Amino acid sequence: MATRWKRRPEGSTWGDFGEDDQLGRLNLLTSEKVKAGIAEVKEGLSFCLSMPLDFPGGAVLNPRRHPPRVSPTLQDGCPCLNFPLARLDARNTDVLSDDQVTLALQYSTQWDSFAHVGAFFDVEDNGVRQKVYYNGYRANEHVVGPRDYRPEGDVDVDGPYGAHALGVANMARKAIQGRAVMIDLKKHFGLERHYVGYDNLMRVLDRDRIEVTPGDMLLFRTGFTEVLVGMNRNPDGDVLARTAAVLDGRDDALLQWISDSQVAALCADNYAVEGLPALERTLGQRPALPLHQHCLFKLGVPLAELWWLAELAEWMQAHDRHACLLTAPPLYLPGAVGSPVTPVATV
Ligand code: UVW
Repeated sequence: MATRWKRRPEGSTWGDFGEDDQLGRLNLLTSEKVKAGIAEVKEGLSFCLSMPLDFPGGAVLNPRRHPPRVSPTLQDGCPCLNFPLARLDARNTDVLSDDQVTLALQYSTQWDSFAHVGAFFDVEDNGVRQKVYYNGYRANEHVVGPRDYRPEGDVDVDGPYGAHALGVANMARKAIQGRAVMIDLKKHFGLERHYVGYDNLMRVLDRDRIEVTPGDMLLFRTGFTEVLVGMNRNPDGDVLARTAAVLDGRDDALLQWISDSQVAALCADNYAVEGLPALERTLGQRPALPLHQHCLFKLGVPLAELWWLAELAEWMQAHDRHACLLTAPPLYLPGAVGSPVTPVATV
């Protein structure tokens, strides 16, 4: 039995990859799986699957996340863009530019690590629900923020702050490479908002003769970022809320398929992968982000959002292809929960 928990969530993979595992289903990106991805490379053509990181523009999709601010570093108080090094030593002939960025790590094309969404859960099996993440990693111990939110009153917490476990650094070390499969929801559902559940998804896989194998990463093309990019950094939130397909995170059959299919990661060109707000089906307590909770908290399946899939999807359609080699490591940034990414698909 794992030392970090006495009880694991029903249907979770906690402990299956080891009691200290922080990679979840990314463990299925084995050397065999990398070779399966490489076997999909027939043309030697590469596609960049990132938007420019200053898209979407504004803070309409998520009011916590603002556009990146790039600025020069300072050299003795002077902005270091086109800085003549002769200022430091008259013999120097160099001109130096050097910069920095303030960036909401999940602002644009991004990965969510398992530290992004946890849950209140009775891991000790003692009737007390505590804040935990995938594989029983604890809030305030492994994922540490400045404040512990408690019903009886918030308490300040000492740093260092950040994801000391489960963050994107683990994913970067893993390097994230393998076989990926394109599922083109835009082709079947158009650009209207549509909650895609198990039945819809199975019909798409069947019609497009798509084979999903354990350890595959899925690329869901919905057309969302195509509409978003067309708004040229001035996004219309009302239009976007009605745009493109989203997964129905409260469809139990869909969640069960994600469990059973053993996919390694879900990557989408929309915001959140799942529809938010999620469709209401029950009364009482439930996760607001059900697909996030199922994937990040229970299974250890990372989610990726706001990818740019248009050109790859069009190329695949034109060439009757569905699979590619995907290479998509996040930043190797210790402590970070999320990360921008420049994914590369090779066909
Ligand atoms: C949320 O907080 C909803 O985050 P994201 O959808 O980007 O994972």
